[in-house]
Amino acid sequence: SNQGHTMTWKRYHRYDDIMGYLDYLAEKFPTLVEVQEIGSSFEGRALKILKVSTGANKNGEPKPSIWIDAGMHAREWISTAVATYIINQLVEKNANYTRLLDLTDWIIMPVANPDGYEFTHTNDRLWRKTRSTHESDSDDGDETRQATGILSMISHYTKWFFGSCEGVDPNRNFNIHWGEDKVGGASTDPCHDTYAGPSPFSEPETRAIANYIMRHKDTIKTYLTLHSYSQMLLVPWGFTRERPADFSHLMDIATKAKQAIAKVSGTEYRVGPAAELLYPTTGSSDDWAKAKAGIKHAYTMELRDRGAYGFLLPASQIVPTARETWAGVRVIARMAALAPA
Ligand code: PAY
Ligand code: ZN
Repeated sequence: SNQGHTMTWKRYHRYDDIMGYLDYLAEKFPTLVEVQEIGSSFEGRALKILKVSTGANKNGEPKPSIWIDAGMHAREWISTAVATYIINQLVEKNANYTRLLDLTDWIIMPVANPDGYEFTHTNDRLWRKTRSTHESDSDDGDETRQATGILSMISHYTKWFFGSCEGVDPNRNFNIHWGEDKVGGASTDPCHDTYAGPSPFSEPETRAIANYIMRHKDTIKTYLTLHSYSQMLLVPWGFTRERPADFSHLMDIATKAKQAIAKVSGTEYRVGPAAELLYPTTGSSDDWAKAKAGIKHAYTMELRDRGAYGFLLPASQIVPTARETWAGVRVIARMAALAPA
């Protein structure tokens, strides 16, 4: 196309289009944008983040930053589309956001699980997990058992054919109360959608995120992970129904974000702790960011819709969803940047 990139926000784009867009922006806006590869996926795809910063603050100190990831769950396409929309606004429309960019830097990872994302385009639209194999955990690698008979052979080829036992749920794989079965919400079964993995941070995708955040935890003031669907803004914790000490502060910001979202076109969000609004879970990224990296403002956003289309949200809803989400995200970014440490 004559605009130098292929992004449209009229359809859902493949991983290569999105990475091409990030690289295009880094080249076109070299003083505002930096693209960094923070690791590789299990299948070897680049894990890329895009940073937007107008430089140090008036006192010459680095600004606080907000981290946003999307597409941790492969089938939640709207989250990735919204993350690229936010990038588009911050970079290509940066003149509209000078005051916001004075307050905070942005670190955005639009495709946190590229292998899974591509798999939903080529094989199984409703795939959720990464695409790793962990031979030692499953019968697949156990040759003596496989050799014992026709039934195990059928089981082996059934698994191979349906391919359902690959992958780990990245949002159960972070090292926070990992795999604690008294909490629930995560599975030890590799064939299950919420398989927590053989060990915490078994996945290169979750490791890359955690390593980056740990190295920058002194400046990252907000952790936000975009998912779909349910229209909820979730605050910690997921692993317990107890509340963090700063719960009311986190809820105050979330409530103002919810109001900003509703103002755009009437979309109603619910606000509250993950363990209460959804279900208790272990190993989730927002809990990890708050408890282990010490990032005060940690949120999970479940975007449109409430189940009419679910994960299959039509592309015609990308722009309306992105506009309302961006309004909510701006509230979170601004209020968190202004909050005392
Ligand atoms: O923070 O408790 C949390 C995470 C909640 C999400 C999760 O299960 O990881 C909620 C689900 C998601 O976005 O993956 C909701 C969707 C509709 C699902 O697959 O159940
Ligand atoms: Zn999700």
